[in-house]
Amino acid sequence: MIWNEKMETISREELTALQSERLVAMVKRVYENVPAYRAKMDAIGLKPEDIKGVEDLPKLPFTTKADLRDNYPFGLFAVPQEEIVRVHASSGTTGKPTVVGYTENDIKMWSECVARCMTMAGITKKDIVQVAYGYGLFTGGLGAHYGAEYMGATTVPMGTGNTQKLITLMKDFGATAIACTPSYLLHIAEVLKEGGDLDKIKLRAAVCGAEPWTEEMRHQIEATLGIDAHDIYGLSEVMGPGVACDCSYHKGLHVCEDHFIPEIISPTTLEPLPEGETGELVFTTITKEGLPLIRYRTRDLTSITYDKCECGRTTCRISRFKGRSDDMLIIRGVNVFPSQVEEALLQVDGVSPHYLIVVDRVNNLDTMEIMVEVDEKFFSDEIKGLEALSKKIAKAVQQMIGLNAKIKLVEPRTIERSMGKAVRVRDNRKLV
Ligand code: DLL
Repeated sequence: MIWNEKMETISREELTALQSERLVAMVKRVYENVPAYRAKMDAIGLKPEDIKGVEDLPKLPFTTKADLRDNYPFGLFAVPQEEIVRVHASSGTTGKPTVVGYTENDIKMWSECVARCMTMAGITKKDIVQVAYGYGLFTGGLGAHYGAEYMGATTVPMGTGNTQKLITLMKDFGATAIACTPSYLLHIAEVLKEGGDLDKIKLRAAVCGAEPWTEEMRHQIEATLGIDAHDIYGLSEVMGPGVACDCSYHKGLHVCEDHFIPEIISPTTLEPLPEGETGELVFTTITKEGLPLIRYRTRDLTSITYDKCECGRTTCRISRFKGRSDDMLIIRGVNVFPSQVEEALLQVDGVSPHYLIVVDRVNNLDTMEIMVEVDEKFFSDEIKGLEALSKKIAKAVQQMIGLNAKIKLVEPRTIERSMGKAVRVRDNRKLV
């Protein structure tokens, strides 16, 4: 087999020993090569020798998106730039992207993790896999692509944006598997149904992720398409897709624990929580070379179980995600922070900082409307002034976050004021 399958059925004792060995080496490497980590450890008087195994993990400081931003673009890389063979990036809270670098080994490890996940979804080298995540700086497209190719499957790099073509090729090629966001797959299912094409496809498996979805949504996808749909999780900072995935029992997502050590902490006290309790997921990468991360706070809320799964895998499982501990939204697979929208709005003259982002799901696709208060004078002017202003705002938002939003201009004091934290988002999608 192409990868070390033993890692998925390894005993807890052996796995802990392996994780400890890798953690110790990683902490030493990071301390020596990344000044920002060295400074953080020095500040609390922690030496690499103090970390002797996984039991010492809680001694280490956390890493957050802000650390990546403060060291933009390559400051947290642990190898010289010439060893980085690829970079990806995702949105940050201020419009500055979070940059991730991979060495050749990192790409191999990533491909292997994605291949493991696809195997959990029952995909084999005999499958024809359409990859319909976005290709580019987003990790979805290339991540899934390399994983599918690594396992030897026939990989079709569809990308996003042309559903009719995707469906034509799905029928013509007899595609048996697809990797895309769950909302996109629901949309594809609708279009197939409307076109009377459901009985013309050979699809049998899907690996869906990059955004929250529910068990109900999975059942709906499976029933419409007659397939087995799996939940794949990952985040660019840690690697991309393939950090965890659910097996055919669908009782939580198996974590690739030989590469990523998960912890669950309380988002308020930051203390580790016991098995089974819901809190914020934190990852320490133990094999990554380009951008190793120590105790990275994902902001994703879930719980962990270490019970052996019915499928035979011994790796721990995280439950379907229950939301986030920050205000990041995922709209059509794009990470959006309300602060980015605010920044874009305030670039336009006559716009106030009173706004509400309304997210909905229409025909299984996410929509975003931004209600924003503008100067009274625009309402006394003829309608042309308002239209021009809407266009200007829409352009600023598109440039900042890469998504088209419907802009609704409203008069001053229309948007409800809050007594406490301002309510910036109304998410009508009911995803979690
Ligand atoms: O979304 C990587 C990815 C691509 C995962 C394709 C799966 C499939 P980012 O753009 O950095 O990376 O966004 C990461 O997306 O912290 C979660 O909040 C959310 N997310 C990813 N997968 C899932 C999932 C990619 N299966 C952020 N369920 C993460 C719920 C998910 N949320």
